[in-house]
Amino acid sequence: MDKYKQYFFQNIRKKLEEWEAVETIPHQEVYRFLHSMAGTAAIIGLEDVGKKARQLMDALNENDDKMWSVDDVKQYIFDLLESCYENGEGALASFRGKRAKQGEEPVILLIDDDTSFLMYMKEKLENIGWYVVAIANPEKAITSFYDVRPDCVVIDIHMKETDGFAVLEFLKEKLKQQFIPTMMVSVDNSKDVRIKSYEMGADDFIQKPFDLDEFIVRVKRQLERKRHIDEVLLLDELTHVYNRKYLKQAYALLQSEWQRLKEPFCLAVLDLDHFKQVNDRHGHLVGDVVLREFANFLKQGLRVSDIIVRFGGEEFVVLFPKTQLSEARDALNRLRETFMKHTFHEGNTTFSCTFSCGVVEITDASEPLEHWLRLADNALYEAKENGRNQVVSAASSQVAAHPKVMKIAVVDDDPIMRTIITDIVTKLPCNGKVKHELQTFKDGIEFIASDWHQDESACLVLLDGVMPKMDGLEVLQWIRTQKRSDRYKVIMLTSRRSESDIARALELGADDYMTKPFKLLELEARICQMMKRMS
Ligand code: GH3
Ligand code: MG
Repeated sequence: MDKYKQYFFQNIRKKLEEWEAVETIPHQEVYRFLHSMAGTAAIIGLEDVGKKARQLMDALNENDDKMWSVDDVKQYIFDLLESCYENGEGALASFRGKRAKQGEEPVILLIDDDTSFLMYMKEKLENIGWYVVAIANPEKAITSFYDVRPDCVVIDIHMKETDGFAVLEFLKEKLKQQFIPTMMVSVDNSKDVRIKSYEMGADDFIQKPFDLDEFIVRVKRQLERKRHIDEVLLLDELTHVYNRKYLKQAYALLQSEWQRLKEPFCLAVLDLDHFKQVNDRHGHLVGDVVLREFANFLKQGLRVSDIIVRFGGEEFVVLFPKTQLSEARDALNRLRETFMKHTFHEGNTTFSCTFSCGVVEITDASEPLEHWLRLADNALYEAKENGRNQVVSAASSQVAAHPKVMKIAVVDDDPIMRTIITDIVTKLPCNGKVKHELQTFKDGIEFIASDWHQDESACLVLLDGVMPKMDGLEVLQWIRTQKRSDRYKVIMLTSRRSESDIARALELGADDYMTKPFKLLELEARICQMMKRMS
């Protein structure tokens, strides 16, 4: 970028910072700002920016004497700022390859302690539209497997701390159950290593260094197979009750029956209480056992005609055909009381679990499934709020939607970036289950000092790599030493092309990173992906 453009953008940043520091801004000042942008931009080769500035200026009355708030100004000139980014830094960003429809791109979990290999592969695979979660620390790989829900796992066999086989050993049951293809990669191509890989259930073995095109084709074949299996499966692999896909079909059947007979039926959402603690205290394998036993327990305690679905994680949905609300509620309460007395055994300790439940009677099946799920979910939320281990019916639940809070912290010293990212986040679609709360921070010190994010909520941190006073890496390091650091998901926005910084970020457990300059659309896609993983 030539020095005039740089200087021009620098001036805009300065102005924004000045405005952020005051309460209100006189109209004249906003007008003059647009006026000078319109004049300069075109001269230094930023015609687009100039044109936008002029349009915004013309829409204002020069002699108005109103006062602006900084948010109003930012909103008013947002297109202009976006255009500044796109014509400045953003112009240098190369657009990554085609993207699959949002949220449908295959998710690849890459586990390797060689950070330069991770970076290389992440870039190449993302270029073909896959979403890659790169993990340098095998310990973290095991825990994050549950959040990532990958479509394919690639594991390096030789890692410093944990052997790749140990990771495979740990994950293999889970991988097998969910038909998740696993590729082992290794510099060592000896017969022993290959045989051991296959014996342990790996679907493929590739020697390093490999030809990238061949690697991609081999992964693609595995992904195809997985997609095919997913299409025909209607059962959840872990608990052997129906999966989410079946719920849609089952509802459609009940819907058509309702059209004919107008018989009442009910829908309940059940969620294990404090299930995260079970995982944390006893490990994920015990967590899996609890899920399986819970599903069995439901099967035994409900009628054969009731339809049990694992909706996701530790959440189950039950459809009760030909059942009135009071009957469903009684059945659920009976289950709840029996389940809380059930004990689980782990080593020498025993523990028990409870669940909370929201239930609703479907009074009009011409409404879509989502409508009833939302009502039942609100009732479930109320059950949780009231102390858990209870059944709340949607009819008596007076609360409006009380979504879970997800915090989003933007930590960046550049006011243009702060403004743009804020805009991206606030325009993201919200599903009603999760409420976004956003705050921006000018630097790491301000972020660390804030207690806004230091509660129990999940927090997504969009973290600039290079900042004055406190570097992004130092902030990341701080986050990772916090007690419940897994609440935080961190996307590093690093502008240094420096390999060592990205490597360090990966070692410190950044959940994703993007190198500046990047296209805003791409940032938006990454933020969406990460939020999906968090909710
Ligand atoms: P609440 O009472 O509010 O529902 O708290 P919670 O801890 O049950 O809820 P939260 O949503 O915080 O945690 C759910 C955890 O379930 C997080 C996730 O790691 C875990 N989980 C999701 N799927 C699986 C799985 O298949 N197996 C195991 N073991 N854990 C899972
Ligand atoms: Mg729960």
